[in-house]
Amino acid sequence: STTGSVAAIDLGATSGRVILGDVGPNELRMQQVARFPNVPVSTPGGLHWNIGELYRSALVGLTTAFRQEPRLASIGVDSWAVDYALLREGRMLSEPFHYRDTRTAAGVKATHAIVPFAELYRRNGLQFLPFNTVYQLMAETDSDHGIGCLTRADSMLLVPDLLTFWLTGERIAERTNASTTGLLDVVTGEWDTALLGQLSLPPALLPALVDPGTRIGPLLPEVAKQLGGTADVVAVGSHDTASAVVAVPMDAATSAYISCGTWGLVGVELERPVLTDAAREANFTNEGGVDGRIRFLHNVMGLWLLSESVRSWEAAGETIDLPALLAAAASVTTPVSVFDADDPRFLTPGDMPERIAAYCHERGLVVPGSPAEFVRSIIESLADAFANAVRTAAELSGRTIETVHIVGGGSQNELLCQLTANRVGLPVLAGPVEATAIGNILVQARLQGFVDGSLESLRSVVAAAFPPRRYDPR
Ligand code: LFR
Repeated sequence: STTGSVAAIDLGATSGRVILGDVGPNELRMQQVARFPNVPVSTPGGLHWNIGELYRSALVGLTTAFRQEPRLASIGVDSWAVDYALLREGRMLSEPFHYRDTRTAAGVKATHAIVPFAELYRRNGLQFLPFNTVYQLMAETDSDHGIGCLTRADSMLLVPDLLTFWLTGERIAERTNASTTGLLDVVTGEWDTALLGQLSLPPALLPALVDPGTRIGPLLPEVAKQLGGTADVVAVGSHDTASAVVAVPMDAATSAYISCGTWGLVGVELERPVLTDAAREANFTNEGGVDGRIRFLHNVMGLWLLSESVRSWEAAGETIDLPALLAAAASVTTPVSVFDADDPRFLTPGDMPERIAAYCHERGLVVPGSPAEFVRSIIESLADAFANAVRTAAELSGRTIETVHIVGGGSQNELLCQLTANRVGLPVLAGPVEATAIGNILVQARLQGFVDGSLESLRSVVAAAFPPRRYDPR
């Protein structure tokens, strides 16, 4: 194999980036060429993603990427899961809703009235999250909450597939992200057309499925002209968590992982789904991974609790220096309350410190006072939820876990890593920070022949290029 360059567009819920990767058999170098905030927009019609702005920022990043690397071999797109746009004749009918929009409650009720949750779980393997695509689509059909787009749409594209469509003109559904819709059969990996029929959702909406590592097509000529170069677009694990797990430098048989950004995705990688009553009751999900692996995990609320608190304090006129605040949180010596980070009340945007205080107050727990105490309480609570989810993942899968890997933005949070090690009682290996972009890049590089082999060999490339930092339990 030779060495070459590919670019990742990686959209997270709080920021997006374009990263250039140079990959060879024993080489992996990453360079961030663009980073931009992802700020959702709240209108009387609901909470939406500013998708046009995200696409524009991604194009600016790609222009820089082509300037630095005119021989860019390919581009891959990943983002958060479940959200989508409805289109008619290639035109988007409305801005994609944000999964934190509250219209979906009606969709949950409508869905479960037809297909009870236990049956849904047997078929799609997904933990209950009120915003799974199936519930959002059912909310679109609700007379009070729908806006009538569904009846006019001729296709639905998940967010990364939408960008891929704008770049190439090709309409596809990348399989790892499709697995988060609730409409994919967890055993066959194909669209569950019988389920669509039961729910009266039009099957024609759903594009053909493609696996990560498939070439989709070249950039449209007008896009290439604008970017000053051309390249193929390749399907990667377009669900950000799927790409992140590719880049966890782990021995999958004995490790649990925590992909920690806005969410904390805590689980293990399996060959086959676990669809037991116990897994369903523990709200563990079976999402489709790269190379047919299963991401058996639970969604923990994640750094959202922290970022949303910071947003509240800043809105109230305080100046927040995050590193200083984290240092102050690490020095808190008074006992702080551990709350249930998974409580659904924390899902929506709004005054987070107030909601945490209300939770503690209701249960007679000490209410945090200063921002440092709030942050300590948040991080203790996240570490506690992470530890519980690691234990549950091990029990439900029958695995013996020896090491816990933390990747993503949260791997830079020393307090979080140490407290997680303490609460799980196992060593934590932290990093890489940009696991998602690395996973995106490696799947493209493998298709291009810059690197080869199984996920295991890709992971050893990651471990060599980004040696993780170890935290022993104290
Ligand atoms: C993480 C993530 C999670 C998914 C959530 C909502 O960024 O993709 O895996 O459950 O966002 O889409």
